[in-house]
Amino acid sequence: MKSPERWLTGKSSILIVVLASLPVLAPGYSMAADTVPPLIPIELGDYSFSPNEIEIRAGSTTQLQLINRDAVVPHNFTLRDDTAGLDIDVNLAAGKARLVEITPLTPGSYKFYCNKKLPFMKSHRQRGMEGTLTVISTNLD
Ligand SMILES: [Cu+2]
Repeated sequence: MKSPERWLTGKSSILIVVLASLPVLAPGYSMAADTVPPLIPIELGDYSFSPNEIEIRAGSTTQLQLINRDAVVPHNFTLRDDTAGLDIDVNLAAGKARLVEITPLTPGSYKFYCNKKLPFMKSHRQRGMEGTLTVISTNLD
């Protein structure tokens, strides 16, 4: 005779699989899909950003998932422009990741870069750690 325990065990392991496959949400976000802003992963490593060109519509909110892929080297993501309302300055230790929410308002092209620099060495930006955010106009004309 089959034991009811075996049946329960099978059921609960299915439940665990379902829970594990749910997307990980940042604190403060509800589960409703239409309230979660789109996410762009950006990898930092080897003195570069990947991708190093991103596009966002003016006035729309996007999450940037910043991931430092390097094993030792700390990196940074700086994106500042007063007219665009952008003021991001995030440090990432090796292997760390962070979510940053961004809502650029003014169409244009904005540079982001890593501000790390060791004394007597080239800055990470000088070594190529730079990228471009293009904010696209929402006007159709
Ligand atoms: Cu860097």
